[in-house]
Formats: sequence, structure tokens, C-alpha cells
Amino acid sequence: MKDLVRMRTSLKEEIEIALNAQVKMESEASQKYLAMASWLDQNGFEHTAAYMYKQSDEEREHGLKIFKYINEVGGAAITPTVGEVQQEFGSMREVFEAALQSEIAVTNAINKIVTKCRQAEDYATEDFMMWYVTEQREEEKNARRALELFDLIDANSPTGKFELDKQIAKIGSAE
Ligand code: OFO
Repeated sequence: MKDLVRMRTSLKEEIEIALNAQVKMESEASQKYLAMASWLDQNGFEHTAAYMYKQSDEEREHGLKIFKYINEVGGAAITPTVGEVQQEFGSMREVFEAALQSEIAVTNAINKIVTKCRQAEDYATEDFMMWYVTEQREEEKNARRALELFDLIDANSPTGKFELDKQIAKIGSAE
């Protein structure tokens, strides 16, 4: 049973549920990137491994930010449980394809929350979620750029993989 302070909130239950689901999704993204970082590390791609470790940390931050917001506005943030994530990949390209797929799924989920906020007239949460809309645009762009590099640099050439490792890791650093 929620105490009275938690019951007196403008946060609607359906928004609270959607936000907690998003915390879980960000957590899953963090774990997925951690597994990708490990695979890259084990296969000698030290630069992209560092890039993915950083991505993993960022996703944890994204989840935490929503987690704290839920409590701040009178809801109850739920510590997410994350299931198994993919640990094995056939190639570096496969890693980055999975990363783009994950970002697109997150963007779709964020957009759905914004739509829900509008329908529920929860403009505070909509405003809060706009940071994620912008962030996703950036992250999708970066994930797509990584895949473009596979078309520009031949991974099967003698130095291709080495070059890809260095170039992908630079994505986003010029911004
Ligand atoms: Fe959480 O920023 Fe992408 O997924």
C-alpha cells in the first residue's frame, strides 16, 4: 500500500508503468552494450570496445535519470531485472547491426511514451522525455554511421578491421 504522499501525485498510473518499463529498457540496452564491449575486447577491437563500454555507462545513466524522475514526481521507481543478453556475435559488423536495431527499438518506445503523455495531459513528463527524443536522434545517427563505415572500409582487407576499429570509435567525438 502506497503511503499518502505517494498517492498525492499528478503522475498517472499508466505513465508510471510506461516510465518503469523504459527504465528496464535502458537497463537492457546498458547490458547489451556491455556484452558487445566484452566481445569486441576479446576479439582485439580495443577502440570499439572502449566505445561500447562508454555506451553501456551512458545507457545506465539514462535509466537512472528516469528512475529518479519517477520518485521525484511521487511515483515508485522499480529496480529493473534484466534477462539474458546476446553474448556472441559473428563479426564486428553484426555487433553494430544489433546496436542500431536496439537504438531504433528504444526510439520507438520513447515516442510511445511521449504520445501517452500527451493523451494523459502530463506535460511535465512530456517535457522531461524530450531530452530522450533528442538523445535518440543522435544515437541512431551514430549507430547508422558505424554501419556506413563498413561500406567504406573493407573489413576483409589486411588492415580493414584495424581501421574500422579506430574509425568507429571516433564517431560522435567531433560533436
Ligand atoms: Fe538510452 O539512449 Fe539510446 O538507447
